[in-house]
Amino acid sequence: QPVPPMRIAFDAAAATLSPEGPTLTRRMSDLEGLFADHDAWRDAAEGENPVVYSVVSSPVPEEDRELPQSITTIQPGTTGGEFWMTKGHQHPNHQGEIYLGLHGAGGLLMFDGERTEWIDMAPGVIGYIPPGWAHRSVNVGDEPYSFLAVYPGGAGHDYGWVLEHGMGHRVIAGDSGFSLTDYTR
Ligand code: PAN
Ligand code: ZN
Repeated sequence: QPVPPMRIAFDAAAATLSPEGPTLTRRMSDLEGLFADHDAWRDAAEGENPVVYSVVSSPVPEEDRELPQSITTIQPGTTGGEFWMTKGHQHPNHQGEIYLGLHGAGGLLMFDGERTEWIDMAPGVIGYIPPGWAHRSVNVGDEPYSFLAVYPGGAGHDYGWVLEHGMGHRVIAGDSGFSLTDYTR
């Protein structure tokens, strides 16, 4: 059942959509297997269990031929020296997607099974994710990092692919910013 034409108010500074559809909140306990330092992850998950990121969606449904949008906000932080990140996924139907940076400093890490690409994300930057590239977002700053995503409604989200294949590199906090290291699962 297609949705009717609609007006969606988009507040880039507040990182909100109105009207709002489903909202997703991922706490540290939802992120098992992401961080290389499993003990540091477990301490954080069993301790304060902070919210790492949240995703607010417009009411456009994730259905074939629809074009949903969502805003992800990743909180600043590190676990075991790794910057906080999204789980990351592959679209099983290999469809493209765009991200638009809204607030803060982040990165778009992409992996096609062999090659890794990194795009520095900031307000006003569009990151393009081609079909077949798994993608993960990382907050490399000290304030919340937000971006708008626009993606085909029938693309699907395969999280197992990333748990199995990894993302090629990890994003590590250093003395001056971040660095990408080779993947160690
Ligand atoms: C984004 C992501 C969102 C959360 O909307 O779903 O940033 O990341 P994870 O889904 O990896 O937890 C997107 O890429 N949609 O296709
Ligand atoms: Zn996606």
